[in-house]
Formats: sequence, structure tokens, C-alpha cells
Amino acid sequence: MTDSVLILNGPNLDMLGKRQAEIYGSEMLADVEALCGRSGAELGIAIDFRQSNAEHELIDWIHDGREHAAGIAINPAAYSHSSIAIKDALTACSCPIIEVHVTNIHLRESFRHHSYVSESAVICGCGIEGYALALRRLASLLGRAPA
Ligand code: CA2
Repeated sequence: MTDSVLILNGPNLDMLGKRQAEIYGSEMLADVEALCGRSGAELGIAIDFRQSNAEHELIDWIHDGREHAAGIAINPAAYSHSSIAIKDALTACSCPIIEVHVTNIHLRESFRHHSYVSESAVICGCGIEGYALALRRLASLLGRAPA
């Protein structure tokens, strides 16, 4: 995945579009991946799209990304609110990182208001379009945004 942007998705995001459409919308994770593929192609950036329900797997992928990813967009899902381990893994990365949430976590239950994982930029409440916005920002930070 040399020089590609790593797009990581945490636990239960494989359930997108299958349940709780009133909260998360009707698009499935495959639709998110397709959107990221289209956005990446428009921006001239290769993407590496992954989902795991396992914290250690996300951490291993972040470690790989430390060496090989040009940037990282991550929706840590519920690990946002609990995982210092994912935060520490991201802190060790020098590439730009953007946290994405489909929903506006600040308008939901109080336990979702705080994210341990937030490094710098956070996009939330824009639905799955937030992923495309994150890619656009990463492309800009990487000097690859189209004129
Ligand atoms: O809004 C987001 O993107 C979240 O990261 C989604 C997480 C949630 O824990 C965060 O607080 C905010 C949940 C992932 C999706 O979980 C689903 C569970 C059942 C049905 C559909 C999705």
C-alpha cells in the first residue's frame, strides 16, 4: 500500500445499512468503499480500504501505515470513545490523519462526546460523505488536490 491513503473502519461498521438506518443511513460499507474509490480516483490518490471488529487488527494496520501510508482516514467507531491503544498507535504516525464519523457524535449520548483518538482533524455528522471530505482534505495536505 505504498503511498496510498489508508481508510480504516472500526467495529460494527460492517453493519452499516443493515440495521439502524434511522441513525446511520441506508448505505452499506460497500457503498462507502465505492465512494472512497471514486473520490480517490478523482483526486489521483490510491486508497486502501479496510474494516475490522478487532482492536489489535486496527492497531497492526496503523503500524503498517506508519511506514507505508501517505495519509490515514479512520472511523474508529466505538473505539473512539474507549481506546487509548488506538490513540497511541496513531500518535506514532507522522502522516496526516483525519478522524471520520458518519453521525454527529456531539449530538448523541454523552458517552460518545469524547474521542480519545482525535489527533487533529475530525469530520462528523456529514453521513458517509464525510469520507469523501476527508480524502479531499488529505489530498490537499499531500499537495495532490486538483486545481
Ligand atoms: O458515527 C459514527 O461513524 C460512529 O463512529 C459509528 C459507531 C459509533 O459507536 C460511534 O459512536 C459513532 C457505530 C458503528 C456502526 O454501528 C452500527 C451498529 C448497528 C447497525 C449499524 C451500524
